[in-house]
Amino acid sequence: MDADRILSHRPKFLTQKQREDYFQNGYIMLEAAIPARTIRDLNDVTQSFVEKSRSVPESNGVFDVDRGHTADNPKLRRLSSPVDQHEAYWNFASNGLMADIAEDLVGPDVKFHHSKLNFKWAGAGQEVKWHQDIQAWPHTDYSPLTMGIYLHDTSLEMGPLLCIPESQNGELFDHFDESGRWVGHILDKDLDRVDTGRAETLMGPAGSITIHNCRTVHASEPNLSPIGRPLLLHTYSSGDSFPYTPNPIPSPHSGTVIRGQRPRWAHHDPRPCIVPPDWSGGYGSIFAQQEKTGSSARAM
Ligand SMILES: O=C(O)CCC(=O)C(=O)O
Repeated sequence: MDADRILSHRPKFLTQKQREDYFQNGYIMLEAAIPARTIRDLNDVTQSFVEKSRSVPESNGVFDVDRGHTADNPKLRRLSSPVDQHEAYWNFASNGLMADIAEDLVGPDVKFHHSKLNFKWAGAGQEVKWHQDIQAWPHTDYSPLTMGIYLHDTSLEMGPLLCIPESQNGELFDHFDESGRWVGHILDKDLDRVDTGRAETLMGPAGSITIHNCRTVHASEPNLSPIGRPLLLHTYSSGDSFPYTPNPIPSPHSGTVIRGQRPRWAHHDPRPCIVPPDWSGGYGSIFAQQEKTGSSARAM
């Protein structure tokens, strides 16, 4: 659905200015928007998965662990598809506040695509290089967006999300390298066309929400602090936007219309999209994908 039509609907949670800022810049940040009690409950469930990860020797379909991960010293990079691991995550993603905010930014029909929980382990949490999301899961339009919820207070040295204003209106960058291998980030040779100097750092107390469009160029630095930086990420689209490649993080919940109805017509944006590898053979995580490449992460 187009921005003008989305904006013509009455908002449920956001102000009209916040919605306009999202469409203008390609992202917004909502400080401490989630009630403390909800964050406490999500942190309790999350801690139970950290405990479970102790018995996981290496990355699998659910836990993505970093080098040096042991039972005594867990180093969890990602919990894949948390909405499938515990009902608390799905209840949170599909109801109430999250659904209201999604509705304000994708329109009255809201479709869930996937979720993940990126930990950025204390002192070791890997950087995420500059990239756009939509190349990994193209849709018929560019309505998809990702909401990130900081489960802990997140400061600069913890590797918060960095977003480049208005980059959603610019070039769609290749995330394959010269040899045709998927690397999951913008190549060094293309970074001079990215105005990384304009990047804004999205950080805030626990319960803050980052929201970025699927075309927005974004990254994050390593976590150099002694505290972890769990970021719970949910991706939604307009109901009339349809993915046309396999979901890299498949879930029984993918495609669920969490608000409104399943429209009878698909919306198509005329701007083409690069097609990713065939994820039906598995994806791993952005950390695992980017780790395989030796190129530098940042141009700032
Ligand atoms: O966890 C982060 O800091 C960024 C995550 C991200 O950009 C992604 O998973 O696409």
